[in-house]
Amino acid sequence: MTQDLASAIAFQVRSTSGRSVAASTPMEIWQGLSASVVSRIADDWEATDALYKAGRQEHYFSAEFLMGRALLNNLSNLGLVDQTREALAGFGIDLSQVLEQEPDAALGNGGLGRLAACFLDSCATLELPVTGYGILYRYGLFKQLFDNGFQTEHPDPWMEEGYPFVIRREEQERIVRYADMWVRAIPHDMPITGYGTRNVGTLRLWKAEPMEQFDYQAFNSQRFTDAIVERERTSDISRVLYPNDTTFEGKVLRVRQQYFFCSASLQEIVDNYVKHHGDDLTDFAKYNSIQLNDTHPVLSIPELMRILLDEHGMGWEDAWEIVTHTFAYTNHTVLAEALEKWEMQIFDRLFPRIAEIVREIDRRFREDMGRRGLDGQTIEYMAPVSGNQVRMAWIACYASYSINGVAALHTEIIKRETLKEWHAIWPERFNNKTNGVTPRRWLNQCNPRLAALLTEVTGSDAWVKDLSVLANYTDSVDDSVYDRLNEIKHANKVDFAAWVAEREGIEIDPDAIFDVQIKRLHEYKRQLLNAFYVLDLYFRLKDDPTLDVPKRVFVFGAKAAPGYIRAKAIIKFINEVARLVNNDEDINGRIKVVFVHNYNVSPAEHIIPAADVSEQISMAGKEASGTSNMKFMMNGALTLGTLDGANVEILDAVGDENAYIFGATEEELPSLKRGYDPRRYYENVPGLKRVIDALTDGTLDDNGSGWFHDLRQSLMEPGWEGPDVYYVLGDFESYRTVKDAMAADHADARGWARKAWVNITKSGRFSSDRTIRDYAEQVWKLDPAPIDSVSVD
Ligand code: H2P
Repeated sequence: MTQDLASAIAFQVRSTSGRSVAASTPMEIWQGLSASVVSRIADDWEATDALYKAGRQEHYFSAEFLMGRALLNNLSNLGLVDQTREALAGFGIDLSQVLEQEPDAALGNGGLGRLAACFLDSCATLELPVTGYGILYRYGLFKQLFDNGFQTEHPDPWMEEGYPFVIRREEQERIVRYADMWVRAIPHDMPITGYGTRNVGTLRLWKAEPMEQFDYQAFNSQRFTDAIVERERTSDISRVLYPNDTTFEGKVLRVRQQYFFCSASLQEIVDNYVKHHGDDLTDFAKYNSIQLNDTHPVLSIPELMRILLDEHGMGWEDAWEIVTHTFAYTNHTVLAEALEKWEMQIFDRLFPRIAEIVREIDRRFREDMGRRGLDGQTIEYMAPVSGNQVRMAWIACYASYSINGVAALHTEIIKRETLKEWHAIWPERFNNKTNGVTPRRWLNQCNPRLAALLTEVTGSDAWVKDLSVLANYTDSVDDSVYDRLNEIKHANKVDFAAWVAEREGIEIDPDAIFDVQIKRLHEYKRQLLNAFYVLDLYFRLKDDPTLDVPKRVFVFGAKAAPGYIRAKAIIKFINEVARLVNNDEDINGRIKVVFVHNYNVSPAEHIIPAADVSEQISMAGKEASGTSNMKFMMNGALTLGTLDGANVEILDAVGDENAYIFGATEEELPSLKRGYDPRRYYENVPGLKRVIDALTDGTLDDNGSGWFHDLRQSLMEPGWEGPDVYYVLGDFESYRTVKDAMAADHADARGWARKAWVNITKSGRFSSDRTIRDYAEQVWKLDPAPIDSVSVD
């Protein structure tokens, strides 16, 4: 077997590199090995595709898929890790070195895109006929570097050196038509293997290419630049994720992107329906359902109307009937960005027919609501088009048969506030689907030591496919398991310390408490609160070097959106705190701060298994769900969090004594915020004043950018939403108290391990398998379709 595998790998490596395995570079070996995996699954992939296309299918539309690395995931799903390691060892090659060659497919921003990736993994594992549709961005989310503590952004050409897991399907191109240009949409398919199944699902990513390679005439007349201008204009569509949309032209590009993948995907889905079920589209929604991952794909709604009306000659009512039984919408945030709005002008310019359909949806909506007796003001508020703006979320709510939030609390908030007008009319459309994460990547692959322990304790590896089995072992283990758990955590921390030393040049002590906050940088997530704690602890130690506190390492990982200056200011602030603390001889390594640059999926795989403390400290009511909270829990880190998003459900699963909760609740905040004066806290909470003052008194340097002054102002001075919108000062004291107590508890190694064990064993609820089963049963009405059940030769 290993011999067969070895020759298959050697064959592929040689055809990639054109030389022997021994002479090939690690990158070439990664390429060849990856190609051999694709070749191995090719027949099953084809069979799965054929089976799925013939029956009822779900299509998951998302602007983001944060896939991370693919090779280890595929090897592990296919049960080939050990054999591959052995086969490579035969050539004197170390598998882990090869795995490190792979770039992250960072086609996403944060939790939303990573959720989509976890969902695909669960769909494949559960053998559900689900296909993902998105855009093949040439550059992933930017590569982040720090220059004197400031974030700088650089392109991330993730597939420039070749990427065997994406296969171009030239022959299945579709044409996307805009008023000012026509574009070829070329599908590129990524196989999605599942764990312990032969089914292979698909992520289909569209790439924009010009109708003609370039203008040959122009080139031959020496107008070289003219010859490529049009080509570049087309390529812009799939060049980057979230192009800067602060200008009008930027907005046009975003809308163009959104329409691009919606139109291409729908054309294909409709063609497939016709191929299998004939020209009469009446039963379209019986065979197809489409999940809209946030509002980015909402243009699919008018686009499907257009296809049904104009290309299949349907009447409005019949077409609308189909549309309203096809789409389901997931809301991911209560912040303003949940409610994307675009100027009608953009629609008129790019696709007048879509604009016309949107206006007709709006006209009929107003009529419909009038008949239901809604008052004029409410109708205006809910209308798809108002004041020359198209409101994507409202179109989604109007046309979708299901509307869901991503954690219990979040769903309650959208029903009560964000989408309350819609809930009043269509309460039956609303449902909750608490997020989940895949235990394959986020436990089995990234934490092999813990995985082995779980297999040993439970007597099999069944937990990898059914994480809920772990709950049978919450109370049935003895101290030896807790001791093992501590050894595993320690070994993971040693590995992580080596990784940090090499990547960030910072020495950290594996015996310290590793306290981690990794997520997109946003004010509501309150990285600033965490950094204030660190600075306060630093001052406390300076005041009294004899203070009896455990050694700590504070780890941050976060990217700030390029145009979000205050988020960038917070990054600079954390880096300055790191500089101060890490280099102070008085502190002598008792506190270390590590800001992991270019945070992404694969760094997360190194960080999470080594974490003791999981920081989930958003202002209550603002974090829709969170998903790193689930990954940490699965890996035995304890949550330090507010009662927000899925933290509430984590607390419910593990019990009060196994999580650390602080801060104002979502219920309390409105009254606390009324007449809120952060100055009272600034003056009265011991230590808080010097932390805030450090922003501007010369303790920390923002290099003349004025950013720290702005940060201080945002906390202390009334802005248009009031001072300190995210209640950093208000929650500081309770955060500090709980965090200090938590650190003290860590000294009881067995007690801590027991809590960690409860977290690990109770994490079954947060497997994306559970989430996907809920979607499949309650929303998609979808049954598994295992290819084993049909004959394949
Ligand atoms: C968002 C929400 C998270 C949620 C995630 C997936 C937009 O992700 O804020 O609370 O868990 O979607 O539903 P993020 O902030 O991580 O980019």
